Amino acid sequence: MMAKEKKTPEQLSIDPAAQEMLIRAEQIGVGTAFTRAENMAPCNIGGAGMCCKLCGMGPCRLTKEGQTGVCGATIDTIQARNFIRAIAAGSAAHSDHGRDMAFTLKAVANGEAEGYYIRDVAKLRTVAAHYDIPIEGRAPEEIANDLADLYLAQFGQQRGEVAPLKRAPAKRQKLWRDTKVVPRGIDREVVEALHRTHIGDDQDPEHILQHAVRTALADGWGGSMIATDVADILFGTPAPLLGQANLGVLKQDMVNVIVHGHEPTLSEMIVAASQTPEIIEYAKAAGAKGVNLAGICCTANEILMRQGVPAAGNFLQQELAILTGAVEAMVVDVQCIMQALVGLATNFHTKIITTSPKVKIKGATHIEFDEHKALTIAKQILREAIDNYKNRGDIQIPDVREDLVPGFSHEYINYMLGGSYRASFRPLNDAIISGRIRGVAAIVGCNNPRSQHDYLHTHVTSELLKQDVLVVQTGCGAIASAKLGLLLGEAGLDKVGPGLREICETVGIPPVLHMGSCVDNTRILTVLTQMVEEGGLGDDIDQVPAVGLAPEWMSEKALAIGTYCVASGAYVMFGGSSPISGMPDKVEDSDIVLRYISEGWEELYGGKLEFIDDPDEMIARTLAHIDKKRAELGLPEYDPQRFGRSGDARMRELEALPLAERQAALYGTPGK
Ligand code: NFS
Repeated sequence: MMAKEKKTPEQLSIDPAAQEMLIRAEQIGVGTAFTRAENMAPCNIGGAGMCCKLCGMGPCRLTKEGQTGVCGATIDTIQARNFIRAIAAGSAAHSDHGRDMAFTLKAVANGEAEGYYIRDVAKLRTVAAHYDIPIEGRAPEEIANDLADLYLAQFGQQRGEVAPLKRAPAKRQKLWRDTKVVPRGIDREVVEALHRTHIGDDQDPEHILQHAVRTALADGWGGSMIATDVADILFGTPAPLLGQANLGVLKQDMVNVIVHGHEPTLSEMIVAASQTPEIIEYAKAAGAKGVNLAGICCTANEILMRQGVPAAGNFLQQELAILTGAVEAMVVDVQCIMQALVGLATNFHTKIITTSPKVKIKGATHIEFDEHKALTIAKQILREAIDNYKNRGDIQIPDVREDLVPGFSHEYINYMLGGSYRASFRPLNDAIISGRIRGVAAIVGCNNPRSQHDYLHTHVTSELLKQDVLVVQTGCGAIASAKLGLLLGEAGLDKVGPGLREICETVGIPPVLHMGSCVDNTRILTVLTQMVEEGGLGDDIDQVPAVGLAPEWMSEKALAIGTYCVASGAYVMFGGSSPISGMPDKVEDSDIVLRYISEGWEELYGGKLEFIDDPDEMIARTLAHIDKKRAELGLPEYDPQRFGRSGDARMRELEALPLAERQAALYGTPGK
């Protein structure tokens, strides 16, 4: 057999900074997720969802027609069980993050959380009002205490409906009640998903998948929404600011500290601590100019959105950051943290510091975070990093970085379209109705070394922009676009269609709106709900010309997000392979579940979930879906010829023309 040809750095990533670090890894002789993925062929049976390892009689691999597991489980049951377990894990991760945020809010409300305070009282009042918590004449702390209690109760609630669900369009809520997928309590649905998939329990795939929807809804309209709300209340609702992204944000003459993971509680405090005179002095005494903070993954998004702290990169760049040799400490909390970091760091001076009581990695330094003394702990972590500055060896920081404008919370989108006095989604709806904006695509999710790093995200994003599709992004997808310069204001506009360009110029926004971390996908649910409530685009989310895409997905959280978006009415496409693809050429019924989450769910919820590995097919289906929804709403057919006759760029073109031609272009030729 011929040896597999090794991929070049250019084939592994489209990002020049990543390519440079992959070359350095090769020179040093260390592996990364990129090389490990090359050396580890995925299991085609498990990868297709055709392996059951839920009990000790197996694992059972069902690769032949008519085969069942030892217990008699059929292929569709096994696939449904594998799928719901992934959704339960993803929902648990997001929602447990939400729970910790609610605990922090409770501690802040009771004056027990050192260094934190309620930064966004307006948001606190708005959120509290959703749940009829009295706000008039009450101190923010009193309101926050009630809200924290209400939010904490959602996790252990046994009956009824999780509270944030009432923020969905009325018609959607009714649909969920009719189809019996309303989550009763967040923890309850996750536990029940595990119970139902224990050996000998729920064995009807459709019934299992109905609960998968309920579990995912407990995340999207429950735990994740709580996480976003509380983060905004405590750290401020994002509004646009200037940021930077890519490994070039690391500094040669400063102590570089990377915060990586997902929860903003500690990272926000590290931001605050890094600016205290005491820490700056300590860094100077160590011979550095100060402390330079940067983020990776969704922690990056949290502090980029609110503080403008630069993002060193997305998921696949965590190891590459260490390879620069310029990182004194990588401080991690929860989720998406590669175990390989610790081994890799032994080749450099970098300290890997775990901080969550839930996450330890053998060989890492553990400094446990406690929100009651957060500032003290943040300073202790920074001192550790500063003490490590003297141990730096040979460094190589890629000179690659890009500016971006993040910070598009749904509150800001509402405000930007109408200002303080007439904040409204009307202009956005009108732009869609007129066809200037053809539709909206949410392009979100992870990186996956099974495909070229950042390529799928940025290819799909760039192509949809040319087709006048407004793009909103979160997670690692947003960082991919940021690095490519798609999250800039005017500078990115030569890459977008004529109608969208007019809107971006008029409102003064980039064509891609960075809406935050992955838990902040709930902001997209809110935007869709507000668009529906504004009127003109139907009376439920499934009627809006919008699509959700996760081109480079890899995490179980992504599956939970995809599922709650489908249940909310969205058409969602994942790139790469499906975890339940089956092998229909070998085992006839092994794609029943795959078809059910598409056609079956569409019948029930108006949204569907598909796995499409060809990005151009994703783009084609996105546009076809948007156009179909436009037609169903009776909106004019998309026609780019109608637009682009205005806007800044057009004015510059016209200025260059001789007077007569300019007048003809502006006012038409007499007699025509
Ligand atoms: Ni989302 Fe964020 Fe990135 Fe994927 Fe991981 S960081 S929560 S899971 S890899 S987008």
